[in-house]
Amino acid sequence: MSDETKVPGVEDYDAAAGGWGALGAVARALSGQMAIGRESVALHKVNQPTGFDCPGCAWPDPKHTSSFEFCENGAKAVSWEATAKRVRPEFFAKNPVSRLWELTDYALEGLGRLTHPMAYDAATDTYVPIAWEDAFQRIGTALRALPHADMAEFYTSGRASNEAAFLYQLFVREFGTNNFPDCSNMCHEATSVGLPSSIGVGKGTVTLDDFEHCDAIFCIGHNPGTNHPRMLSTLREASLRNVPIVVLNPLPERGLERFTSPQHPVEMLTGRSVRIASTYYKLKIGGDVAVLKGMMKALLAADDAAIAAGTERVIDADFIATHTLGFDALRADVEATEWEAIERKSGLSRSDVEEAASIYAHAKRVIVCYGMGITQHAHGTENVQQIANLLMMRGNMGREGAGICPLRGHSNVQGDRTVGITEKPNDALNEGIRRTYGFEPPTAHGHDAVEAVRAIRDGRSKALICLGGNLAVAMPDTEETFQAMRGLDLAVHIATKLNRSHLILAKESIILPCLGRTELDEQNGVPQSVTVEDSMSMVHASAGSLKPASEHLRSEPWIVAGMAKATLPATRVNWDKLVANYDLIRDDIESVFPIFERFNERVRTPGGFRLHIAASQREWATPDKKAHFLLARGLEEDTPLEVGNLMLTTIRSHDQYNTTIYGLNDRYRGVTGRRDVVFMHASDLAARGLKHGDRIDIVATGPNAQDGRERSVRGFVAIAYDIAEGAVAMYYPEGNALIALETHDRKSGTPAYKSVPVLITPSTRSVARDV
Ligand SMILES: Nc1nc2c(c(=O)[nH]1)N[C@H]1C(S)=C(S)[C@@H](COP(=O)(O)OP(=O)(O)OC[C@H]3O[C@@H](n4cnc5c(=O)[nH]c(N)nc54)[C@H](O)[C@@H]3O)O[C@H]1N2
Ligand SMILES: Nc1nc2c(c(=O)[nH]1)N[C@H]1C(S)=C(S)[C@@H](COP(=O)(O)OP(=O)(O)OC[C@H]3O[C@@H](n4cnc5c(=O)[nH]c(N)nc54)[C@H](O)[C@@H]3O)O[C@H]1N2
Ligand SMILES: [Mo]
Repeated sequence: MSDETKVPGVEDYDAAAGGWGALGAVARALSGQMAIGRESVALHKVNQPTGFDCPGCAWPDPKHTSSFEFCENGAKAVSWEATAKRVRPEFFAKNPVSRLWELTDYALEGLGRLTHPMAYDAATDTYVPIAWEDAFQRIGTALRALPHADMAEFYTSGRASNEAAFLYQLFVREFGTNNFPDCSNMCHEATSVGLPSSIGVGKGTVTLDDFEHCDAIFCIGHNPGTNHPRMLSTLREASLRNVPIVVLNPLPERGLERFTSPQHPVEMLTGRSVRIASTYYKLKIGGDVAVLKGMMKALLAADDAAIAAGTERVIDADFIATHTLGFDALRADVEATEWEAIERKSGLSRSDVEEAASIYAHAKRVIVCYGMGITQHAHGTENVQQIANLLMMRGNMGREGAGICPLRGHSNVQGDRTVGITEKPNDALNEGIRRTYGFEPPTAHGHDAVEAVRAIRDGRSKALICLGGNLAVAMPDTEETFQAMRGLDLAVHIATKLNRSHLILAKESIILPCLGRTELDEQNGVPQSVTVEDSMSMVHASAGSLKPASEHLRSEPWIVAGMAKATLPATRVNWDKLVANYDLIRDDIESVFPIFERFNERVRTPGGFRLHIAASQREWATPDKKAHFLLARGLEEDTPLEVGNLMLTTIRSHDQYNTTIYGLNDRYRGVTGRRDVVFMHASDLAARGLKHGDRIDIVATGPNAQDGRERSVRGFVAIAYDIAEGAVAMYYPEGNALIALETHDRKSGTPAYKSVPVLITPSTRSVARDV
């Protein structure tokens, strides 16, 4: 970072990830939010066999939790939900929606927990309390008034439990549509679409145990220090075993560099840290497919040399012959790819790529982990498939210590999919519903997130129900998406906290406040537990214990059942019976999805159980029972840049959970008290006549300007940063205004949030819009 100019709130951060900085942040998170006494109860229950699942990330828990398993950002997630602050009817009465709209997203959620069901009253421009039963009647009446069931959209955010999500999909399918936009469509859809045709399952193949047996780890396009902090303990253990950890990331993420474990007193006292990455390649944004093909090219060349020399083969020819199809086509594609193009696209030298390939080839068992840096591109699906190709080339799939590890987002986003939140139901799902409930589910495919917003924009959909989340802010094309949603007849939000999506008014707008993970959920006086599935397909129970934030809150399963009963007069489902005892919901989940065999019994074993992942056993659930090497077109993950443009990526700060902003700091990147920064390479600043700290305007070009509409954000502050040349980064959701709804992966529908071609120029504005 340049020393010439001091920019307020921007400094170098020298310390390792974790350490005292993390403990201090935990203390501040707690003191800022919680009622005295609540926190000690809450944090001791996180990720314990009898406690609740952390509402933070989807990284699994170790089998034997000796001390309590939470991290700085888990503590923030818990305290954010267990806050003592409330947003009550009196507050709504005093603050018309037009005034609330002026608040920042940070301030809106900071108001605290919602306490009452509320309905919008146009005469006073305020949300006013409504009785639960009246809310359900209004929703039922509005849904039944639609000419077709396909004119409603049913969104799910990934915090919903298996039980809530299962009842929700049941309600929606009995209502008659598969319109299930969900947060997964913005997140790991490229995994869900890419991996089934490759290895027969759209999930990761590794377990936490595999990390104890691997000989190398590759971390591509994810930032665990912030987004999966408990993963740092796993990486730390691997590093202490001298396992090489290779990182591909355009930004120098501190959590991937070094870590001081707050669980280890000696490290804390001595300030010692453990190195995480053994090699850190700062590649260009969208350069992953080039590196992956380059590594495969180097492996094939080394294998040819081994054959010639009569030494041990570099590729696993037995695995390839026995288990896979498509290898010859992949070889031809990779060999035809020129080194010059690989270097240009990735920004890495041939020797860097060959070095990465050599580390890979010298390890017997390799795990590749990846996140949004891989999936959120116009060719995200193909990126994911190239990772699978690389692993399969040396048989690193379906054996101990090896495999693919997509880092999921929300704590139950994977489980929601497993229990039926999908716009493309397969025959087994439909048959399970017929078998269990005796009604005919809709079989035509429904809308994903992009298609749902298009349908709302075009007036083809008139109702939107959201089980959690902040859809309008999470989606691309901020203004257009907001405008589209103002045309709805009905908007219903089941939520814990107020957010901007709730303020985008439909003819009828209703907010239904629900219990969070941390809270005691009693039905007829009997405490209930729910279940969740983590990134590694482990399913376990979660039971909240805190007194609910308000006596008017209801559980998500209860709310879904209430909407269903009011909407479906002739329902075939006994909603009251299911909601009175969640064991019965689990019995029905097992009936519809036999993969959950003996669900209630197995979920009661401490730590839960793992769902069967065929690929983990080298069984390939593809039509021909083989794993497939699949091709990516060329090296372009995204539209090529025009001359003078830069590639912008949108990332999470250390103080946010998606659209929830916990605070304005991004400690590991040295940013304090602001979010209006744009990270740029010094040479890219200089080339535009800019200095560290200058105000800039960012205008989207290429695919995000194709429709002739200007998408821009203005008045942001350029920061000289150690980012790859040609790459710029800013925070999400601020960057969403730059991205067109149409710029997404054609195969999976995942918006290309990570690769936005832009033009950057000096700004005349002195401030950016606040969030
Ligand atoms: N505390 C906290 N935890 C979270 C979340 C949160 O917001 N806060 N969100 C949750 C959710 S829903 C999700 S999906 C996950 C997200 O977890 P991540 O996938 O870690 O999320 P991002 O912040 O989007 O970071 C992606 C990383 O990709 C890098 N990157 C950007 N473009 C490219 C590229 O072209 N190639 C490569 N190789 N790298 C690139 C960025 O520099 C960044 O380090 O975390 C989950 N956990
Ligand atoms: N530019 C850009 N955009 C992105 C991304 C990116 O990297 N860059 N990432 C994308 C990704 S990976 C994702 S997953 C989406 C996230 O999109 P969403 O899942 O829609 O958004 P969140 O911000 O996680 O939702 C926050 C809201 O959830 C509600 N909530 C919290 N806990 C609960 C609960 O227990 N129950 C209920 N019912 N509600 C609850 C609160 O009201 C809170 O305001 O955003 C996507 N958008
Ligand atoms: Mo996500």
